Amino acid sequence: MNIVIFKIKNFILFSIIIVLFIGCGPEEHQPVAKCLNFGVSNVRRNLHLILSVSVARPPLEGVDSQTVKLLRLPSETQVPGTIYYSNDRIILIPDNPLNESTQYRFEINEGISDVSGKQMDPIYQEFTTGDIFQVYYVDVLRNYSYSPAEVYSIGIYFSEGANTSHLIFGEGNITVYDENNMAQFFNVAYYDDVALAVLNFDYPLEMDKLYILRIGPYIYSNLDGEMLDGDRDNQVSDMEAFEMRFKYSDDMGAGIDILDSITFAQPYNESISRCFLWEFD
Ligand SMILES: [Ca+2]
Repeated sequence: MNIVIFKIKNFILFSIIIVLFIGCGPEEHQPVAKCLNFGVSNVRRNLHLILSVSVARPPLEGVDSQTVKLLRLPSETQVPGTIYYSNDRIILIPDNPLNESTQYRFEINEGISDVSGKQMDPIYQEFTTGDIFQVYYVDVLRNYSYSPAEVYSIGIYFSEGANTSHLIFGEGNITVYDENNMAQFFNVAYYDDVALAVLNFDYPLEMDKLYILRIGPYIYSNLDGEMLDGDRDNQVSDMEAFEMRFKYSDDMGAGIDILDSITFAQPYNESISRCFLWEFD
């Protein structure tokens, strides 16, 4: 008897959990905007603007120059470009590189729906382009397949596309040393969708150990050939590298721990939902 009551209680509890987490039945949601591949400040000028969307019943309909717009502010002049929808992304490729130090607004307006007619909510994101090639920020990329989640990779986000031939281990290019001045060699993978260079190490970086990362200045924009402004003081004539000293810990939720930084300037403003590496696998 007790066992039966126990089973019934368990069944009720289990059912409540299922309803709480899944809902009462299958329910398709409207198309939902997930993330953008650009921030809000110092945005690169040769950008393909990408919005990742979650679509229950693809494909999307109504993706065109009426619903997807890039406007130059404050005049709200529409920027000409190619607009298309591919897999789970709405993409706008401007015909020409954007102007530097200029404010824009990327708009998704009413009129986009999935095949069942569910409408996507309008969204917009304003941003300002950069006028100089800089490191956007740096973060560790953990291997979550194992615990503790060790770091085999470091991600370096640039403010615009980099010429990949300069993304190599070398003084003036990119170096990583530990506190004993031992070089940590790596291979580089580059993801132009998000102007991201990933340094992949053969062995994990050790937790709670000090590392020194130097980037540039002999890395050049693939847009205009401009040299990297490593110390982010808006001058390239000083030929300063980006340099930071960091550790990382066992805390899965924590990113890179900047201990000391000679040239690490204030972080850029980010859009609320920016796409990261895993959105572009
Ligand atoms: Ca500088």
